[in-house]
Amino acid sequence: MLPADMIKLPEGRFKMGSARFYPDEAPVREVEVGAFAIDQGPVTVDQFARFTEETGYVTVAERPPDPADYPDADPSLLVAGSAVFQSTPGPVPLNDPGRWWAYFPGASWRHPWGPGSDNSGRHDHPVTHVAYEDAEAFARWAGKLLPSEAEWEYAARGGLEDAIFAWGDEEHPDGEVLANSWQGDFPWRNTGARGWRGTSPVGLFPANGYGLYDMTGNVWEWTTDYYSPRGAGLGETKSPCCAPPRNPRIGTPDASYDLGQPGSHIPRRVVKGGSHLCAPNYCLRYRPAARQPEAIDTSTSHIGFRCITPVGTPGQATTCV
Ligand SMILES: [Ca+2]
Ligand SMILES: [Cu+2]
Repeated sequence: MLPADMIKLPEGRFKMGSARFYPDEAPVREVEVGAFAIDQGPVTVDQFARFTEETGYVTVAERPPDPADYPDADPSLLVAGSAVFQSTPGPVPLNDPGRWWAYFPGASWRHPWGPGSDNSGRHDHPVTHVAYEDAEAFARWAGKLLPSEAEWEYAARGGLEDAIFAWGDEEHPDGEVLANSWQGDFPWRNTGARGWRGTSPVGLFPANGYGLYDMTGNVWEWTTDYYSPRGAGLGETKSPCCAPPRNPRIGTPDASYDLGQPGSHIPRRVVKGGSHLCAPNYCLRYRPAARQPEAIDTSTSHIGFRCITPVGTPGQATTCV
């Protein structure tokens, strides 16, 4: 029996990626995934609260970082906390995320804007400030898994072939805002998506063709794939006899490191779907094909997750030989 808030998707073949936007989404390739069930929406604050109450789990953002893990950091700055978005007073150069991101000591899923803030009015919003291992711990507790990038994208497309958005090719059919993305000029003027700035209640925006909410927009969602500029399903040269790769995923971190940057020793995984901060003047990633690397220890006010469970015979990953 599936929990009521999961939707079963049949096994299928779909066109993964896009050649029309950012280079790391290309090329479009056929991919197969086995059947699985997926959470109808991102995991909410209330769901995450139940998990921590039952298990006593403490998230990464709530633990003081171990200096041994961060040799290049000033030890006095290694305090528990998380990254919080703050809009700027006016327009700023868009190549400097430090202007709108700040590390807030004491920020966590319980205190989304730092100590003194809480989740009043956010019970049905996606949980935020969860690092990869937090999402994984929740999934394990729930008897579920996190999706691969291919599974996530298959679900997000909702059965539409090669469409730009989760609902079709037109961003605002009949002028409607169909996902919680930034409305206005990033990062300073946000007129609100259906009245919401920041996260919004799960289920507020229409479901996609598979009945899934907030696949794009609201919060980014963790997937199991390690980031590589070339995504899953592109690994091997394809022989003419070979069917599309089935359940492809990138399971090794080798290509994921952000070399030459602070934290370059931390592997990065793929997050999908964009968030309430994606804006046409800055970041067109509220689309099924879009992807972004995120260091596995990072938590922010705009990243969450949802879970899956395999259905039927376990999907065997195949490689093309
Ligand atoms: Ca989302
Ligand atoms: Cu974005």
